[in-house]
Amino acid sequence: MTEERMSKVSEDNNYDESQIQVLEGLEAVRKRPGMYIGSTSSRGLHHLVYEIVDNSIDEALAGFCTKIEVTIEEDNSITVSDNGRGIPTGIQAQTGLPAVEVVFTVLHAGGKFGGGGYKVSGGLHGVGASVVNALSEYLEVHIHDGKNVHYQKYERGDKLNELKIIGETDRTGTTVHFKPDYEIFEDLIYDYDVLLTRLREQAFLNAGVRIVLKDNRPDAKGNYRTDDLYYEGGIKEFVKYLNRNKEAIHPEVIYVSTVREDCEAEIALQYNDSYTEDIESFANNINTTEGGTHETGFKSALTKVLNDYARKYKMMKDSDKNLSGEDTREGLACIISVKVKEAQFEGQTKTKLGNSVMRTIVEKMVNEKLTEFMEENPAVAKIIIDKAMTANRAREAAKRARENTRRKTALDGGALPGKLADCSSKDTEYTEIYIVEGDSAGGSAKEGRDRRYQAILPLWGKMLNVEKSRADKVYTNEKLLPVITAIGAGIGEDFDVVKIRYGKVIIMADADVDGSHIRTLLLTFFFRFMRPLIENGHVFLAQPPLYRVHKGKKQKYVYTEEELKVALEEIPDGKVQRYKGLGEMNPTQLWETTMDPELRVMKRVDMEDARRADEIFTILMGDKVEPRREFIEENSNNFVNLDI
Ligand code: TTJ
Repeated sequence: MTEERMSKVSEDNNYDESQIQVLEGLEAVRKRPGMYIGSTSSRGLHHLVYEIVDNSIDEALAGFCTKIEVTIEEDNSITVSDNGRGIPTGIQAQTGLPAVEVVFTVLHAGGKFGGGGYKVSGGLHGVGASVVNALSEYLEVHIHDGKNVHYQKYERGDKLNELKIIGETDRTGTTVHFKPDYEIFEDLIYDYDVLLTRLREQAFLNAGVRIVLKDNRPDAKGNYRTDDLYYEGGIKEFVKYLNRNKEAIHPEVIYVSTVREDCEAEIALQYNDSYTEDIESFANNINTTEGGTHETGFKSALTKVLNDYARKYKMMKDSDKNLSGEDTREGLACIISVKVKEAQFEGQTKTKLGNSVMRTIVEKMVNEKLTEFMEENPAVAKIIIDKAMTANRAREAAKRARENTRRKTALDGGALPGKLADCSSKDTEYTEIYIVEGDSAGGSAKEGRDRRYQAILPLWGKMLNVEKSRADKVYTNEKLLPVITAIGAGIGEDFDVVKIRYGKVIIMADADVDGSHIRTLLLTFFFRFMRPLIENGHVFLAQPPLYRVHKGKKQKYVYTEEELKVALEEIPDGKVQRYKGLGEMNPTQLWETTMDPELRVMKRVDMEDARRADEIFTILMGDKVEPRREFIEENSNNFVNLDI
């Protein structure tokens, strides 16, 4: 911008071009909010909080802020407060506006003033405070600069007042209070646990930063929740947390880190006595659920280090085949955290790290430093190698069991399970399989379905305790085997998502305790043995109605307790029929309420849902008594919590 333009801007900042652009910018956010925060569902609502908190975390990483407080207010508005230097209030040359106003009104200005560090590019990440402002019914900011308290308020992105001084202060810091706009969001109620999980993760990733979460909404007993999240040990404590409901098989968490070529990488890991792998990776504090170069680098180095060590110390015979990658990751809890300038985020949900430099850096670090650790700690090394070799033997046994089942089913003449009522179409764009608990519900579903596209598989027999099962047991389990053969894409390392026989796998179980257990078990099973099925969005939960309200010819199905009131207003004096189970519905009712693609409501299961199911399953079926007692106590009068 030229000198001339600049003076014009500061003389008349209400009507100049940049100001108009600003308005158009925030208008665009309100027109297409999904483009900026992913969605306007509950997920988008929570995303607003992360966008604001990110700014305070940046200030903490710059070394000027020690405490961040996040409060859910009684009306579901949010307050975020930090004790950093405060957003600058001085006039910014390019715009002629106070810097703080630029932060809240200019798209992509972000809060990255001079903080430097690792900027995030691409995806939905770091879109900034202006997006939150645009999507809030109102937003107010208080800045303490050690002398004055500055204040400004906005409504749906438009400022209501110029930045003004409203008092004196001797402290520094920023407080932002906003209320998500009911014109934008479908859901306005904050979920404490969703914020807690995410903020805890941020506290682990940023060792030494204190984040305090508070709920100002009283619970049923009149209590207020609060959590103080402060982890001096960073990702080492994160790994202990991942293993909190499991038995670790060596005492200390292993930790390696490096700084190279403008990049940082750190990894913490510890093995437990379960059979599942739990690797979570992050790039610039963003959870890379689709993995990427940092994860690939880690996995290939881990496989190499363990094989080299086992061969060097003659723990394996020369003729033995190598340990596979999966063998070396059985029972592994691991956090990978990397920082990279101009991170490239790829993949469907922009959560896959693409920078190839990271693969090399992580691979080299793990090769060198994990080898060094094993040489210095031979007792721990032996425990880890033993675990991987046991996994290897079990996997070989599973392969044999699998080949046996294949042979058997081939002899039986048809590979599909007897109880399956298949659909006629083979087009996975349209085909669905309903996995139904109970024979009577299965019968209604078979009669009520659209047989071109909908297959029905009733479940029977005793459920398997997945917690204690390796793939070989799963292959011979009478309840899960039909699920595996019907889906038709294998399990474990053999699972191939392109081979699935149905585009949607729909779990249909009652809205009671038993139904909740079955959902938890099936989700845990998919999470552990068919993970891409969930990652690619193929798994759904059917949502059967809780009530039918009817009077004469009028009737309405009701899916939540809140809807019941509305239904009774629409049908005054209506009779209320409560559905205790799917089996109580006749085929037509089941079709109308739960199966008709035009009318039904289904919940798509995402990785967070599945991870939560896996955690609940671990607590309920695992060896540790204390977490189970706590869980059952906390959920004793509220079985719904078993569900996702
Ligand atoms: C930037 O460099 C100069 C001194 O202040 C730095 C800064 O902007 N710090 C800062 C911003 N601390 N906290 C924020 C912040 C806090 C919240 C809650 C919301 C926003 C948008 C920024």
